[in-house]
Amino acid sequence: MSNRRTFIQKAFGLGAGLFAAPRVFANSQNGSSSRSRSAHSGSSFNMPVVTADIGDLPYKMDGDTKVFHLTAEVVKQQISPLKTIDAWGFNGSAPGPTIQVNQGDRVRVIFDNHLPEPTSMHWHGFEDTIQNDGMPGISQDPVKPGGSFVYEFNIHQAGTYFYHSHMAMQEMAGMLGAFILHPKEPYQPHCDKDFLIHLQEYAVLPNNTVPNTMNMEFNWLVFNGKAGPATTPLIVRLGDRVRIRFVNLGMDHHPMHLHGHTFYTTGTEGGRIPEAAWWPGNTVLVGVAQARDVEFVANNPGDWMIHCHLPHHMMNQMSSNVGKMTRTQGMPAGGDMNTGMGMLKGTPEAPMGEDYGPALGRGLGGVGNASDTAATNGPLSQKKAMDAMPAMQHDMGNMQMGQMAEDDIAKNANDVPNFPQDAYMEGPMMTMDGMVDRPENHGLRAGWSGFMQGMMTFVRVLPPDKYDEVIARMKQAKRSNDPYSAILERA
Ligand SMILES: [Cu+2]
Repeated sequence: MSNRRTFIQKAFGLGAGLFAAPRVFANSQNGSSSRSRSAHSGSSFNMPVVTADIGDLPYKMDGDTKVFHLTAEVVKQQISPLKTIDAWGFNGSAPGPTIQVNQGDRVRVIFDNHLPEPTSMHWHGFEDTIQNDGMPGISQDPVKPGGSFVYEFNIHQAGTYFYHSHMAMQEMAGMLGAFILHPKEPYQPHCDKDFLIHLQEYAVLPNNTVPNTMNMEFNWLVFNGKAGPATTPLIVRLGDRVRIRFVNLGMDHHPMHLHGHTFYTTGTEGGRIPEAAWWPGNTVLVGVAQARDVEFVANNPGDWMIHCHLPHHMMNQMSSNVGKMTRTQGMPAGGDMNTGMGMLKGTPEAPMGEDYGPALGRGLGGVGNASDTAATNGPLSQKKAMDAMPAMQHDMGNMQMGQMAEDDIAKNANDVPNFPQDAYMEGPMMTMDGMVDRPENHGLRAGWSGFMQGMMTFVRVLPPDKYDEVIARMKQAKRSNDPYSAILERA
């Protein structure tokens, strides 16, 4: 109990300190200028959830029913500046847009199937009638290509729920989205910001655009359909109470870690956890098919990482060019990615072909090192590096090819067991600040993007002046269907 008490005291102390910033809530529905716990009691409201890089599905009223049009379709999803994939999603994105309704609402979802095969929509966690459960061949006929199905719900639950295709491989192609059920009685304490992050993984070969849904090894790990550094940071004002809802509909469990703060886990895919059972942490394991809501007071200014802590989930386009063995002459430097991902090829054919000898993990095929090309991961000049990566030269865009400083690599590096590990995987070489430029990134340390990959983004806890500046730039951008609109309207 003492932990809880300390936590509450912290919140109180913070509330008092922030009376100096009354305009935070000037436009909010309750008009309160305080953020202390007690002041929010009974006067709170449900802050709309922001799904950065995705946004919301709009609705129209039909009498007292909220009507949503959800369309399954093939989408071009840009997961990184130089990587756009052919995913299957909804209404233009994968994951699909977030649906937000209130407890007590009557909701209709008119679902259209624009895919080339049958599908069916499941509403994950809904305690509703079996007719609306979306199990193909069990509770309904599959929805054929060009077909549609109408789902209707009386929403009596509250929490972080989801929708997804109940065809497993379609789910892995991107067919998922969030379904937020806001509680009739707003949660206490009030949260000033409420974000949602989908955790997804794709296996996409180099020079390919179609995810291999059969694969169990993934090379693109994404938040809301974007891999770091293309993820959009979560912008919060110093002192805000923040909720982040993690949703995982993939093949792996993800330990989500926040820097600089301690959060409490306040909700699961089953709704709100009673306050006495909240638990503190800075890492929460989000298992497959689970949601985890965490809350914290953003009381520590800075650009704080939030990321999956699985090391391989903090990388893009994973390759296995690590370790000294990969750089020794005569030693295979890793099979190419086709092989590593189980797509056999060669002459004579698999499994008897001579290409199927032992290989060390997975290389990048034509990009970088493979068993029949020289390893490129020695200390190289920029020219040598570019010459060794012919496939990258023509689509490098305006990636800023920085060079490693002379003293970045120790003189005796080649004699050290296991060198290299990260020496050539991240850093100045991979910097692309300009390519991922957006208002939310304003003021980040130059070169930051070279050190952010995979399931990574920032929670930017900004002091009032910096917060106002970033928000002003976000407003100026006048983006259509801005995922941040709920926050921008209130700022
Ligand atoms: Cu992970």
